[in-house]
Amino acid sequence: TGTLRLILGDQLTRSIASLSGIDADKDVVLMVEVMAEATYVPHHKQKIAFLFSAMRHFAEVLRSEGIKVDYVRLDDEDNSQSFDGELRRAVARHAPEQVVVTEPGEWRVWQMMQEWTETLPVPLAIRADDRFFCSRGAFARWADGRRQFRMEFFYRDMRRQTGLLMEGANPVGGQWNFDHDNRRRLPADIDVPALPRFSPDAVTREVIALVGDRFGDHFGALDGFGWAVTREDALRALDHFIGNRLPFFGDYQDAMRRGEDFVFHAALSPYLNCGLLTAREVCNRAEAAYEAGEAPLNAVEGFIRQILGWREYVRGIYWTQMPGYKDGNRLGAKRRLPDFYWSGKTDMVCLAESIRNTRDNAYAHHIQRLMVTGNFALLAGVDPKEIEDWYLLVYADAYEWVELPNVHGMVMFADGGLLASKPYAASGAYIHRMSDYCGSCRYDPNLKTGEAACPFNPLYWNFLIENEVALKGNPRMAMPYKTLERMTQDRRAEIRTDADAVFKRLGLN
Ligand code: FAD
Ligand code: DLZ
Ligand code: SF4
Repeated sequence: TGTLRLILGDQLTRSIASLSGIDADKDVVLMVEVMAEATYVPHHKQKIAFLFSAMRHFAEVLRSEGIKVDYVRLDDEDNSQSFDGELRRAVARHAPEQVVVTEPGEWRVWQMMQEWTETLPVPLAIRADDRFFCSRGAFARWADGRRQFRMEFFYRDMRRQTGLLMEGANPVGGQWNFDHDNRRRLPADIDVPALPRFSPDAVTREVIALVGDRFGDHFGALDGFGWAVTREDALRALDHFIGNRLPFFGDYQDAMRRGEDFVFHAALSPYLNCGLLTAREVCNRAEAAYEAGEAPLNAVEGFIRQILGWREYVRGIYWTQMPGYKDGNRLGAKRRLPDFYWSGKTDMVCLAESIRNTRDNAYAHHIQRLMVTGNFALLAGVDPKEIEDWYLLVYADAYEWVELPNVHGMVMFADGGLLASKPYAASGAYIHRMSDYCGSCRYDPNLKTGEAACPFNPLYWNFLIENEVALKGNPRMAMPYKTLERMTQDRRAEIRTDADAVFKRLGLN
């Protein structure tokens, strides 16, 4: 054998670096389904089914081109059930001249690869993952010497560098960011187009049965599986988004509605992150829709910013800050994750809805993740590690490079403000403004105290009190702390009592 090329489950892109220059006569592609990856956190059943099915379909695409694929299935008798074991077995089987891989999405696997360079009997080449706009090295150079990172500045540099939505040196429309247009409530009479769902083919059905059998105790529903598992179907999902949802993406980016699991979001992250779609083609399609007059600038800019800005930015933070990043806990948060994150059983409608979506679809849209499940964990002072594990395992799009900065940095402020300048803490008023959840909730977002008050309200003020030392000096927190300062000691005591009652109900103190 010439070169053995290892393709991981989130590297399902035909143009991935590790396939470049492949010699179909001599080389072998190795793909492995292993227990270690399925259980390093116990992933949502749909996430495992999605990835195994996408891997199996990708292997068939390569084979149809005449490429030899050595595909190890989870059930194969001699499967050693880890990347390390399977790579070593394959090296023994094929006796290649060298092994080629693309850099992985997680530090854990990166470390494994470092070890391989030293301990494999053949040379290992690790190629950069050029599916991202900004390489790890380029981000490190951007970050070098900056005390604080801000997404907005990084994003502008990326716009200049890629030329996306640029007119020469200037941003199209004369502004970099149209977010102030993007805070609309969803009007009651607006219909959200249904998300295209793809019914499982024979390969997916076989995988679903396998997952049901082997991972039955993992979180999440398997029935109703509707994700695309091939590039063709992922492209159909992209077409549908560009034509039907993108025009409204900006206006209703922060909106939430009961029973509306995707609103006007793309639901493309599982495809982007495992490689069925690339960030470049998705951004190019959005830009083309703007140029053709098919979607307004506030929508297209907002959408491109999520991918060209946030997605690249969090990846850069991850790779420049790991491995230490994980260990921070700036606010000293220590509480357990409430049981309802698993069961969905809570009388708080916003949380019940967001967790139901998560369980049914291995998905929740950004505002559910940030302002509902995230905000609650922040306000309740949940141990960052517990909530990080939850986010890493419940979503089909979750890999540590993107999950960790979002949860540890953006939601939990556990990095002390490296990623975002202030914690996204909010009381019930925000959820009330952006959703229709509160109308059917037994709690009242307008009540500040007592049994019927929305739990987010006492928890919000209690959060400010608990973290006064860490947060009071933050200029962006000046307003709420001023309000807190004006409160009487009695009112403060009342907040503590109400918050304690919430914690007690949740079994948290
Ligand atoms: P849209 O809202 O339609 O956005 C389009 C695309 O932009 C997404 O597909 C995604 O690729 C990108 N994007 C948007 N926001 C972000 C962001 N903050 N960081 C990185 N990329 C972004 N995204 C993941 O891909 N994996 C995760 O594990 C993940 N965990 C998150 C955890 C928390 C607590 C929060 C607040 C956000 C997290 N996100 C994560 C970001 C974001 O919520 C999801 O990318 C988004 O909900 C995916 O759905 P969508 O494709 O409909 O996104
Ligand atoms: C998430 C995942 C799962 C559940 N299973 C596999 C697998 O069996 N084989 C594989 O190659 N990849 C899997 N993955 C994705 C990997 O965890 C991912 O490639 C690494 O975390 C590096 O990002
Ligand atoms: Fe959520 Fe509070 Fe509204 Fe109930 S009242 S849905 S708990 S924000």
